[in-house]
Amino acid sequence: QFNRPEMLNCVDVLLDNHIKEGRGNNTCIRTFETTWTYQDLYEKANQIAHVLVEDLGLKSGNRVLIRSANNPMMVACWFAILKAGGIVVATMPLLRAKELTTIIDCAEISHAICDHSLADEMHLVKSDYLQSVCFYSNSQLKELMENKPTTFTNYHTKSDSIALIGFTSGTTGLPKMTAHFHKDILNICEAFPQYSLQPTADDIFTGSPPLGFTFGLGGLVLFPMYFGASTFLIEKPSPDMLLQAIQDYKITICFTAPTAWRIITTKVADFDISSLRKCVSAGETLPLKVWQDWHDATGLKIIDGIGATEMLHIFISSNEANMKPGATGVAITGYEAKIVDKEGNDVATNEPGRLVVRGITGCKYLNRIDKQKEYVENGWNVTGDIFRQDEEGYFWFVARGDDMIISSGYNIAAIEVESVLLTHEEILECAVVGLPDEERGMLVCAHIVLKEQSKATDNMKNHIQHWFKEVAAPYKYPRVIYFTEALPKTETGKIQRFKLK
Ligand code: 3SK
Repeated sequence: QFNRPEMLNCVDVLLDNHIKEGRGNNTCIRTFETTWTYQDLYEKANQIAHVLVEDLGLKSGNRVLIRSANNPMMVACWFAILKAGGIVVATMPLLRAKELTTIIDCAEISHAICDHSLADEMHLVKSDYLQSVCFYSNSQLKELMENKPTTFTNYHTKSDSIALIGFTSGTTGLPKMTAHFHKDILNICEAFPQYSLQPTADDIFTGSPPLGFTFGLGGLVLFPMYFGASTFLIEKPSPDMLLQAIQDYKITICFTAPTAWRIITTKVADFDISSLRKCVSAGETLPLKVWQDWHDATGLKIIDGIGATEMLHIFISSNEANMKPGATGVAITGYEAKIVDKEGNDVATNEPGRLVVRGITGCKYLNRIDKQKEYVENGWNVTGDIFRQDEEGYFWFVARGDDMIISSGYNIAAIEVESVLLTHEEILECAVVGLPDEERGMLVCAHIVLKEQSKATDNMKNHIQHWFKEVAAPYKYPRVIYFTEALPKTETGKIQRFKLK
């Protein structure tokens, strides 16, 4: 455990100290279009903090939603909220109005800041909690910022004041709010990066995960800034864009998911990626073949890792000296992990069981005492994954222990897709499972019983898929649909998903 002072605002360490210690002119954020120094980010974050407090009436402890693609203004807003004593709730850019409304109501969000390019769905949100919505990339926020001072006295938060709320849909479909303290934000900066990356101020980070996903937040904002390094943000990342950025901007550390590593491998010969020294993969298990193909093509070793929204970031991973291709890795500095059976007893070496972990971060559900008791057993966080641990302490992924489908790095709760499908007027019943897939890891597959069997046509499949993308985040849509006359059920009427799998 780290000894943190009682009063601590993590922004002091991540941003303001760089200015105080004379690093203001160092590059902080780059994109294909622009470059911001630490001073630029500091001044913009301060002006936005003034807007939040003086124009929008933000009070300490208020929860503020950020809806944006990965761009410098999103980072400025993230820091501004914490400077003003607020709590950040960052969301995935693809979320639709209904999903946003659920989050806003659940977290009692009073303020929202939204990238103008994602305004459409935000305009459709209806919630009594929301007092103000501020848009940027158009004139609204810019105008408000214009005459504001470029300095701001950061709110004196405690080290265990909540800084960030992450949402995880889990297997029940009801969203769970996981709280992370100011000290947690700094703790993770001393765990995975120290263990696996050894960053210096000369490093340039990039990657594809959205900043609304804590994998992306850590890899693309918190870690670079903790080490005074810089980050290259891409609004709509594709494998080609990542490679272009690595080549043109001499990227040294890249974070992305296995699906992207697989595609990047097929294209890498056309680019000069000689600057790259660390490649990080998380979000889903990295297949050994992807690791080997990338190693054969580049000589670089992908660092696999497993984390959880509840734990904030990665807790099992590897480094240059400790790596076994195919294994996820070992418990990193700051964490302990082990494999237990259903009763919580340790299992024998190489026996599969439930992966549990404890350390410098841990699950703190805000709204679900029932789920908190399930997730934290005797001080150990129960991840929901089945692993085995070999004689040298390496953890090997065996299976997911829940109905979460991980597709192209997105965590998709089967039950959530089912509840959306069930709102379609033609659908009587449905069950959603993950289907193994070479390219995406898993595909969302829906078994559907229609109210009228005669309508079970390919046209109906297309219609349901199209409709789904309109009402929920498109990455969740069922890529595979089977129409069936009945779903397999137990005597008590429980759907037997294992039979469908
Ligand atoms: O899915 C993961 O492995 C992960 C990694 C880092 C941070 C958060 C998560 C969920």
